[in-house]
Order: sequence, then structure tokens, then C-alpha cells
Amino acid sequence: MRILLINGPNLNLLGKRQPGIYGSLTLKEIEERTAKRAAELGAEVRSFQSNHEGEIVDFIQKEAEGADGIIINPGAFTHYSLAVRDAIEGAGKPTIEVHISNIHGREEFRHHSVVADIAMGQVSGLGWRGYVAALEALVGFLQERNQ
Ligand code: CA2
Repeated sequence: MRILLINGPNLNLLGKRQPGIYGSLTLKEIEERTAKRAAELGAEVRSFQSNHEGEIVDFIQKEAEGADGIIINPGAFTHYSLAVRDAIEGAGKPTIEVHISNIHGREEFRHHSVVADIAMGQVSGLGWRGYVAALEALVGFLQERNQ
């Protein structure tokens, strides 16, 4: 079972700035923890981060066919990128949206996600653990579906 783990703009700065909002783990540490849990569950994670909308679209177009599901934190693209939304929808794979902070408890402009209605679900506000929670839910769902 192969899961794509995609992070959008500025998330490469995790652990280096604003630890009060986004925690102290680096993106590499989060990716490692998610990959470790995936291995325990018999799954494999392919991680990708980009600050560029088109690169995220290209990655989804290229990699989704060989994947079973997607975990994505689109960063600020969450709130306005119809290109990322269309790529996810076009991939046709179960997708869970993750946010480290609770987007519903922050500024008004962060409350709306253009991805939320095409995602299986959204994890918001659980810090790095949200990625692991999303992975466990996605793998559980896929295992049940493939039975
Ligand atoms: O809470 C999340 O995970 C967000 O997707 C993070 C985005 C923000 O635009 C969304 O509204 C919610 C921003 C990521 C910025 O990441 C940084 C990490 C460390 C230092 C500075 C920025």
C-alpha cells in the first residue's frame, strides 16, 4: 500500500520558525514519524514538499496513479488553489487533508478550505500527530475496502 504525503508552501520551515503555532518538529522529523508508523501498518509513504503550486499539481498527476491514497497539507493553497483541488479530484484517490494548527480557530480567511468537500476528511489542530492520525485512518479505510 502506497500513500503520498504532500506538504505545501512554507511547511519546509517547520521546526525552524513559529514553534508556538506549528510545533518544534521539522518536516523531515514529521515525515520520518509518519513513515515509521506506515511501516508498522504495512504501508509505504512517498513524501513531497513544494512551495510551488504547479509542482504540487505535477507531483499529484505523476504519482497518484501508482498510489492508493493521499495525505495533503496544502498550506496556504488550502484556502484558494483550485488547481490543487482539481489535481486531487482528478487523481480519484481517497485523500485526507491535514492542518497542524486548528484552521477553524484562527483568522476568518483560514476557515474555508477549497479541498475539504472533495477530501474524505480533515484533521486540523492536532499538530504533527494529525499526520499520523490521518495515516492510520487512511490505511484502515483502504485495508477494509480491499478485503
Ligand atoms: O495549520 C496548517 O497546517 C496550515 O496548513 C499551515 C499554513 C497555513 O497557511 C494554513 O492556513 C494552515 C502555513 C504554513 C506555514 O508554515 C510555517 C512553518 C514554520 C514557520 C513559518 C511557517
